[in-house]
Amino acid sequence: MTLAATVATALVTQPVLAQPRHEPARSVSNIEQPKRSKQPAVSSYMRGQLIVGFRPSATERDRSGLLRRTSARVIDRIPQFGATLVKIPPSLNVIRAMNAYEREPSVAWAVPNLLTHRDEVVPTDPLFTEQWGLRNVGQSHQIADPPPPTVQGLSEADIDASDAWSTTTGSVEAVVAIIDSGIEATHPDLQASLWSNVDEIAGNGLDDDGNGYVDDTYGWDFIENDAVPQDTEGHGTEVAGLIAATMNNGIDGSGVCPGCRLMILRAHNLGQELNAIAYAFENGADIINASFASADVFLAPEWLAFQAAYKAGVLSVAAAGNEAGNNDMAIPDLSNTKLADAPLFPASYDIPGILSVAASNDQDQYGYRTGCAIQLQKTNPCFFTNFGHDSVDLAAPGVDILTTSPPGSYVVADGTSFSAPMVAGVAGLVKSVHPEYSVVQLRNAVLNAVDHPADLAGGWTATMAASTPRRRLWRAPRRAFD
Ligand SMILES: [Ca+2]
Ligand SMILES: [Ca+2]
Ligand SMILES: [Ca+2]
Ligand SMILES: [Ca+2]
Repeated sequence: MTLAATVATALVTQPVLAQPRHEPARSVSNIEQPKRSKQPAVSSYMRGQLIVGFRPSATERDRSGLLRRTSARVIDRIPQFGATLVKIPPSLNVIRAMNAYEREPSVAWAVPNLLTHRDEVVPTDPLFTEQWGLRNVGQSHQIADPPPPTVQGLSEADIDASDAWSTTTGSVEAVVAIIDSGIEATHPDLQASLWSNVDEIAGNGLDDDGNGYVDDTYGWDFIENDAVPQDTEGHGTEVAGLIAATMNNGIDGSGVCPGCRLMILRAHNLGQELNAIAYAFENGADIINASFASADVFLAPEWLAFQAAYKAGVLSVAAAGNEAGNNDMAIPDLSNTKLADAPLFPASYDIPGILSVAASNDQDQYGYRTGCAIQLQKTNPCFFTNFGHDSVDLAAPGVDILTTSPPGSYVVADGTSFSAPMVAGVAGLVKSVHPEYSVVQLRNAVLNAVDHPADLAGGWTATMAASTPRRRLWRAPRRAFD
């Protein structure tokens, strides 16, 4: 993994927009006469501007004469399309001027300089405006460690989810397995998004699909060894909402891939985790979300499990960790009495099928606790996200994140645990449009669409490693495997 840490802004616009939005440019002579459409809405074009196509037969004298008579002047030419952008007196009604131009013998067509709109889908869910990570227009939003209760983000420091949703909001065929603390399956914003094991008959005491698990309809509880992976901690429910909370249902907010389906695998130790990984790739998951840290040391069986998932066609998205540490640095324990202190796994396994995700904030900076930084008037003691030029692939929103919480409410929280599901959701959107993608294609589609804002391009990475006490500054309040 060679990318510098980057942010997930515009994560999805490239991979999901696989087809060109516009027809290829044609030569002027082949351009058809545009059909007259209904007049555009008043607010949707530049005042005092027209784009004019003169006929090939028009002379320079025709053109300059018309411009003079209408007190217009040329402000741009686009010769590839025979288009001339002209400025007309602002007092003139643009539509009337357009019609007048079109009556001129020297003019083939004239149109207002229409404003182009980003093709967005903005959900109606009441708390969507709090979800700055999905769509940041500089709005105020709650923070995880008040006071103050709210802050204002930087417009466009987000993953542009609403732009991607104009292409897809996800397919039920795209299945994300969440290996975590389970889920509150009755949560009104989550219950519609659970994966359905269609070959299993619920509650009949039989393993109908012969996969080794009785009555497993939407996952498995590896802690209690039953078919109900209920969430007693909240962490898994929070992760689930970021991936696939239901859109436009009037409740809370929306997940990144609300159309995706969630396979819930409850696990709390390495043995359970290994079984959960096997369940995921044997039962049709496309993506594994791993918002947990298992150890600061390479674990052979865990590496084997994630490698097997990769070979089986499953992309894993892992949280980089919350210790403000450099995942590139190996710090052995010289006392020989405990495990090494870095880097963090599974995020740091060098497997092509693992994306390791740091946390960014609403300013496109590496994640620190917002309220802490405001109160101390400095950010360093409040940093939490792990980073790493080689071992971390990208950053995604992980500060002041609103998401679903048991029993049926929501919470605002910090952590790379929430950055990973943002990326898992993006991968779900890509997989929804391109089910044929291999793990590497899916991973590359995500990585090729990231922004590279200055703060995430290396600044903090360098100074942080050199100058501050690095590790254990802060530990997320809830991490599944703590
Ligand atoms: Ca079964
Ligand atoms: Ca059954
Ligand atoms: Ca259970
Ligand atoms: Ca909702």
